[in-house]
Amino acid sequence: MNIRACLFDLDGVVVDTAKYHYIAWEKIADELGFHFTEKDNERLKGVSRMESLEILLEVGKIKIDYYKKEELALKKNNLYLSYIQRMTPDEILPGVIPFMDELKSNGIMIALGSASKNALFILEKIKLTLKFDAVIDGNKVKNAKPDPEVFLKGAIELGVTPQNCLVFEDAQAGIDAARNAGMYIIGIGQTENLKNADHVIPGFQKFNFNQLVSWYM
Ligand code: B16
Ligand code: MG
Repeated sequence: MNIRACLFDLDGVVVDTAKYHYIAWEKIADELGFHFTEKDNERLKGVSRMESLEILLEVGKIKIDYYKKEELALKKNNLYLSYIQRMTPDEILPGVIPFMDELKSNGIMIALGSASKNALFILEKIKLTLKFDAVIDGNKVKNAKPDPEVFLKGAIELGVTPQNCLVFEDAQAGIDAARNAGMYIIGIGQTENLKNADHVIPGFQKFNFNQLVSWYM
C-alpha cells in the first residue's frame, strides 16, 4: 500500500467542536443584531477564525473596522474557550481511537492537520495528544485551508512525501487543501457536501484498516 501516514483534521473528524463554534458565533451575531443560523454555520467549517468572522459579517451585512474585528474575534474565542474548557475524552467521535490504534499497529504514522489555534488545548482536554506523531495547527501555518500548507507541513514533520499521505477531512476547504497538497482524501460526512474526495464515509464507526487497504492497494 502507498499510504505511510494519515493526517486527521480535528473539528468534525476527531471531535464535534462545530457545535461550540456555532453557539459562540451565534452570540456574537445576536450582539450585532441579527440571527446566525446553523445553515450559515456550515460555511465556517474548516475556515480560519478571521475568515469565519468575515463570513458572519457578510451574512449580517455589517461593515466594521479592523479594530472592531479584532475585538469580536477575541470575544468569540473567549466564549469558545469557556465551552471547550469542559470537554472530556467522551467527546472523541465513535471509532476514532480503535482506528488510530489499528493504524499504529500497522506502522502507519498519524498527524493532526487543523486550522484551529486551539487544537493543542482540545487534544489535552480529550487526552489524545500522545497518539499523534506530529501536530500542525492554526498557529503553525500562514495560509489557511484550502491552501495545502497545513498538510504539507504535516508530511514534512513526519518525513514522508505527500504521495504517501491520506487525509481525513469533514470540510470542503480541507478537501481542497488536501487535493492541492497532492494527497489521498477520505471525506467524513455526506457525499453531496464533499466534492473531490476519493471516498466519503459517515464516520469511523464502521470503518477499519482492511477497508482502507482495499481502497488503496
Ligand atoms: P479557532 P479544523 C477549524 O478546525 C474549524 O472547523 C473552523 O470552524 C474554525 O473556525 C477553525 O478551526 C479555527 O478555529 O478559532 O479555534 O482557531 O476543522 O481545521 O480542525
Ligand atoms: Mg474540520
